[in-house]
Amino acid sequence: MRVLANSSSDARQIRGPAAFDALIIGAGFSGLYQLFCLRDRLGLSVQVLEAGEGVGGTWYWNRYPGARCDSESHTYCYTFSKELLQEWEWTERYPEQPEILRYLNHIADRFDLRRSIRFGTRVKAARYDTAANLWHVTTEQGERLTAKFLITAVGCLSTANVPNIPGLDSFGGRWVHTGQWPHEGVDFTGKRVGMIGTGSTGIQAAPVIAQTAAHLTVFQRTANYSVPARNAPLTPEFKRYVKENFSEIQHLMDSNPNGHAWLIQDRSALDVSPEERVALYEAAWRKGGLQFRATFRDLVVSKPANDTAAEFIRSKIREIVKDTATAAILSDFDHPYAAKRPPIDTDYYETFNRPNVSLVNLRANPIVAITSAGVRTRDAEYRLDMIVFATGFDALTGPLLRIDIRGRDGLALADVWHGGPRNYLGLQVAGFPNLFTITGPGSPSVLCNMPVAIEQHVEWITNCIAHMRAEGLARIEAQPEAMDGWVEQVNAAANATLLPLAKSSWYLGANIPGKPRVFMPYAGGMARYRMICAEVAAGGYRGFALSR
Ligand code: NA7
Repeated sequence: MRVLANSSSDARQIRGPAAFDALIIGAGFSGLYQLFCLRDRLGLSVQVLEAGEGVGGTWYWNRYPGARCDSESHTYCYTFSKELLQEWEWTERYPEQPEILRYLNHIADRFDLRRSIRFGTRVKAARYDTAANLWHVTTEQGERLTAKFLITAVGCLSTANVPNIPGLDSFGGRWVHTGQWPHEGVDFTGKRVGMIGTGSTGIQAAPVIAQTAAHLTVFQRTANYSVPARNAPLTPEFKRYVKENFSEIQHLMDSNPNGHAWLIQDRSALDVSPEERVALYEAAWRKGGLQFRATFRDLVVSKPANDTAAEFIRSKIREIVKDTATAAILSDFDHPYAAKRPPIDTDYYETFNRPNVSLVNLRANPIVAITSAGVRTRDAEYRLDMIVFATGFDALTGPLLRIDIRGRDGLALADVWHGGPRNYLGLQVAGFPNLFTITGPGSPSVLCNMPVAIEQHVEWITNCIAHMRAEGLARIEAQPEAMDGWVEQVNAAANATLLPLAKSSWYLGANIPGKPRVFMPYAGGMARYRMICAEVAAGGYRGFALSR
């Protein structure tokens, strides 16, 4: 492969569209690492195109009050650089959004990445030219670029979902979506705030908004399980432990199906006495975090086992929330625990004991309109100064499909995915040569601690491109039958768990009206997935067609 240019300034001197070996869309966790690998390890000419004015992706956009990662900080980071692991120090058990953004800015500076990133540049379309074996990329600003390899690093949760509720335009107050939070912040002091949505975001934001708002009305459609995060500053001893034992921690992360640094207890919830079970749940509740799910090995595969966790959390809500009607609404679950992404919180249920917080049950009393004065449900009108949409994202496929991506002969990705996403290993779609989708649907992505999934994908793609260069290969493309086989495996992996039982889950696309109901991430576990990808590569990229 010929390296066309070493930097964007060199590339700009070339007439016509700026030409690169690789274009990467997005400068979050995945785009930054992919840039480092392709530019500094393989020596390719690379340009990153980033819609935001800074690096960070998810952590650039999601600046809402209480925004914090649910993975523990010592595992929510890159592991590719031993020096970096020794240098960087997290302050709290779960990193807050500003701290993660500082971390990603540090990465950009430390590895001198900014010079290869074009900020404020949103990609509009990408078209594959078969004859030239090139991707032609167009930005919303009208720039044109080409590259042999196109790599999407667009994130899984980056297309904000503002529900199409009649009357939003007429609202006399201010509204914001948590995923597009104003950089200057939002002052809730003295305001009547309505917050729609009780996913991980709403559950993090409500307790913080309630501290300054005159009144917070939480509009809940689906009752969600939450477990205390138990966030706290990290002690000097723990920080030292992490630095001295990272290889052990990494080993745990590699063996855990979700890329976290803990063991899943090898016992069934049904094999212990009711007293012992409650004691184990109590201990996990006190410890806090997503680790609650690891109390028993069968919580996400056995409904009777799962029922015991659901009942325990229900009992906790009843214990914490003083108003029995509110507690009943909060605990009226319609799906198994952890079948939707399980949130963790800081004082979420406690917030409903505040005199300035109330809960509206949208299942009993749906929103019919937004008026100039607030939110109107079937039975009442709520007068509001501000509406916070904590209504999530068009997950996984949304960020890819908002780009007009066309492969061979003008084949549109939107058409191939009309009935739901189809690809091979979550990495490539047949008909779209040399296009790689980091943490695309069909890979563990959102079911895994994201940096773990990202590093695995970025390294796989980098090794694949290195292999192609070494062998003088110009093109790699998933084969249709490999894609069909992988779609079957993704479905089988999901169906072996309770996850598809959550009918309102964004894993299934159910939060977006009209979106096909297909379980999108690979639920077979990160360890298994990593092995499959490694075997495919070792077997000469089985399931891919490679050509000169
Ligand atoms: P989620 O988890 O998709 O939560 C969105 C919430 O908004 C959820 O409670 C939805 O209810 C609710 N929602 C969505 N649309 C509407 C409408 N039209 N009316 C009322 N309520 C609505 O998004 P988050 O931002 O909280 O979290 C996303 C992920 O980020 C999270 O899982 C972590 O992985 C990090 P529903 O459940 O659909 O009935």
